[in-house]
Amino acid sequence: MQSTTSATSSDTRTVPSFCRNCTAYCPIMVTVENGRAVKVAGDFEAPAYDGYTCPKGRDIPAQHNHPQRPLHCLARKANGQLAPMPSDTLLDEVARRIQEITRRHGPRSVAVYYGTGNVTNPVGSAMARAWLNALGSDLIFSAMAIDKPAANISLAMHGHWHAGARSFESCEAWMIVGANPVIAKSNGAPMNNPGQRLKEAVERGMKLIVIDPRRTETARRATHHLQAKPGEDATLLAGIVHIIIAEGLYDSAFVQANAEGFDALAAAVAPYTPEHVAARAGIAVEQLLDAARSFGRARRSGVICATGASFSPHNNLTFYLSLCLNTLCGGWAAEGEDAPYPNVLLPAFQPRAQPYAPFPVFAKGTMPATGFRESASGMPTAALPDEILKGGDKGIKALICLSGNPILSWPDQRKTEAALKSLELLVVMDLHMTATAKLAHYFVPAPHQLETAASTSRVESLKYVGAARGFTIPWAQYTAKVVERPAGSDLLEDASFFYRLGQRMGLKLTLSNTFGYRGHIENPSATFPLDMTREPSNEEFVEMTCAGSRIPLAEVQKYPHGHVFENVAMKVAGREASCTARLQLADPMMIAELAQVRREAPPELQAHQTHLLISRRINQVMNSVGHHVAEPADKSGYTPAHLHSADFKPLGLAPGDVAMVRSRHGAIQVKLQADDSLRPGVISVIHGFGGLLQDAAKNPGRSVTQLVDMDEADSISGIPRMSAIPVAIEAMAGTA
Ligand SMILES: Nc1nc2c(c(=O)[nH]1)N[C@H]1C(S)=C(S)[C@@H](COP(=O)(O)OP(=O)(O)OC[C@H]3O[C@@H](n4cnc5c(=O)[nH]c(N)nc54)[C@H](O)[C@@H]3O)O[C@H]1N2
Ligand SMILES: Nc1nc2c(c(=O)[nH]1)N[C@H]1C(S)=C(S)[C@@H](COP(=O)(O)OP(=O)(O)OC[C@H]3O[C@@H](n4cnc5c(=O)[nH]c(N)nc54)[C@H](O)[C@@H]3O)O[C@H]1N2
Ligand code: SF4
Ligand SMILES: [Mo]
Repeated sequence: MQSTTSATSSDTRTVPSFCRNCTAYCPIMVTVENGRAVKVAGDFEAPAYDGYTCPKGRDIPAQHNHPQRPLHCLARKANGQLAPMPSDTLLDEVARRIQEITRRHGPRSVAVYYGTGNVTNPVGSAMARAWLNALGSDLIFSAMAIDKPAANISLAMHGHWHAGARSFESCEAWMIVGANPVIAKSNGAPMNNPGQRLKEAVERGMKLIVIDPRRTETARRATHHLQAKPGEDATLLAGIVHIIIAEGLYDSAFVQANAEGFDALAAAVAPYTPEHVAARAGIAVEQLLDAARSFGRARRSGVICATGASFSPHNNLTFYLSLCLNTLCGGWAAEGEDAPYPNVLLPAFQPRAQPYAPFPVFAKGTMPATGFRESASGMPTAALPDEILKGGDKGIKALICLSGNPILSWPDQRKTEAALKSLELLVVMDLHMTATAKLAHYFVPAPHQLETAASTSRVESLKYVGAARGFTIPWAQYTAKVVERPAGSDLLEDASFFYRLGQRMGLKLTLSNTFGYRGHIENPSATFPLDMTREPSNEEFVEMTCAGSRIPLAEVQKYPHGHVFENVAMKVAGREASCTARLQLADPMMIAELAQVRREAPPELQAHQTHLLISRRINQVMNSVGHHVAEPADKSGYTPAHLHSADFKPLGLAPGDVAMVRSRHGAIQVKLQADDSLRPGVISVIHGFGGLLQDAAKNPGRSVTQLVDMDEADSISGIPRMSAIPVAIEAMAGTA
């Protein structure tokens, strides 16, 4: 094994690791002084990332060493206050209370929610599932259902491709719908320094088409930017499919050999003429034709949709049409080509140029109060507040929440707050006292990332969430823990919490190495019945998640800076003689929705409404994470909102004003800033700001989720409209 550290003085060392704040997993060098992490910088010795990091990665030491970091478990006392409790006592009490609740209401009164923090420590959610299964409840909810549920729902309807979508690197044209990978990293382009990768691709001749109402950091690198109205992506993609079919720019041999439903799709998009589509989306016809032709003429191309498209109406249709574009225009890896997703820490397989058949959109689970169902994207997270509040005897009474912050991420904050307060038991596991944690009956602090081991297998498995995500280079890295936990702390890893709870409840846990969600996985998941008399160590859990990997974990461990395993490179094989699967271009639900969207009148702004509100992410923070250590551009604490400078005057407002943004559901105060990269008529508000409503007087920040209305939820996934929301913008008393 190569040396993992370099000593620069007797008590200072620099240790290679990788950042787990987001799915880019950038390799980093951590400077450790007297056992404390003091600095994080990019790792220039690591392959493929050019030493890239962002402010969130560099803030890791500030998060670890934050003076208010909770180091002990907390329990709510009779006086309503949270007070320290040893973890063993906490586990005893939680086990007893869950047993008591399930005795009265059955196992389906207990649910788990895990959020995006699962990227930091994926074993936690796998153990949560193992524990819940052993308890007899199927109620495991994740952030995926309020992120991009359409990604897997559209794959269920369309089918997938065994060898996967073509890699970004191999494509001549690439379309990004509602994503800003230069800032958000995880969608739309390679995750290893996406700004640089996009620039290089355009320099070598790639046609880069970006559909976004804002001229984002990504759109600035595009060859075609369609700065369309928000909420019109389904219409836009239907228009692009229309042009490609009308002008014969599709690969008819591929379609004939691998797909069905072409004629029905062609008929359904026929009314989406360029003139209709351009008028609806508010762009020039020529621009639309140009973008569609550039895309259609490329021999190898890819489309990726992300949150902008997912939060807007008709998101399943948008994602479905993006898969149809892949099928029409050479988006899937062909026989003899380099395999785009060569598993390294996932099990080996021989990629084939053949379809996976579509599979049912709905699974078994149904929610009693709202009727929302489990779908290919998992359980309907956005339905949870109503399920808790209205479920009655059959409802959810206990929730364990790990690595998520529902108060600032679920729709309709007011309702979420009421729901969480009404629970008999709320356990929150997090790194710090989030808005959600403040409502917990029990709070469990988890170790920070540098205090645990990890491998890159979690981000490899992103390829099972939608098409064209995850690594297309055979890169892998392992990191041992870099620092010890703070002296005297009583932290519990997420996985340990569920193991020990299971032990106390007499449950036998089986860990399953589940990647993604149902269907379209090359190898069956590995399962590990756990010995309930000996708790696996953090390192052993990480080993289990890499079981059966193509490259043994021990081999990856030989390269502390990570390694590109060129030797796993392989070619895509031909179709198996036994394969009869076909890709579906005309799913009946989607064909019906195409007709419906074409009939719909353009959204009308009601009285006083002037703008459509869209989402936005910034480089300094990750959702609600990191606000306490980030260096904000504006230190006032208000939630920032952006408008085109021409939009201020008609509203009687000026940059720097605090204004009220009102949807039909709620209203929040924001601080306005001018941003001419926005399309006029659009206001973008950053998600993740704010705190509990009861603390509003202490914190001027407000959560944009207060404007989100569950009455407008998608009927398949339950995701509500979180973008293209009609709003009024009003001066606040005393500010105009
Ligand atoms: N209106 C509106 N709503 C939205 C969005 C939007 O843009 N607008 N975005 C949506 C999207 S895409 C998402 S993904 C969700 C995000 O929803 P959530 O995942 O619920 O919210 P986050 O703010 O990402 O919270 C992640 C939490 O995980 C914690 N954490 C990090 N690592 C660990 C760990 O190892 N263990 C434990 N126990 N905790 C850890 C962090 O401290 C943080 O509190 O919100 C969705 N909701
Ligand atoms: N720095 C940073 N990185 C992050 C996060 C973060 O908070 N900060 N969050 C992480 C999470 S949980 C996720 S899910 C990913 C999200 O990653 P992305 O999906 O790339 O998120 P955004 O950067 O908000 O980009 C969404 C884009 O959609 C545009 N948009 C809004 N509405 C519409 C619409 O109706 N149609 C179209 N075509 N575009 C629209 C917005 O202008 C915006 O530029 O980022 C992850 N990475
Ligand atoms: S982009 Fe930033 S937050 Fe994401 S892994 Fe890299 S350094 Fe960490
Ligand atoms: Mo997300």
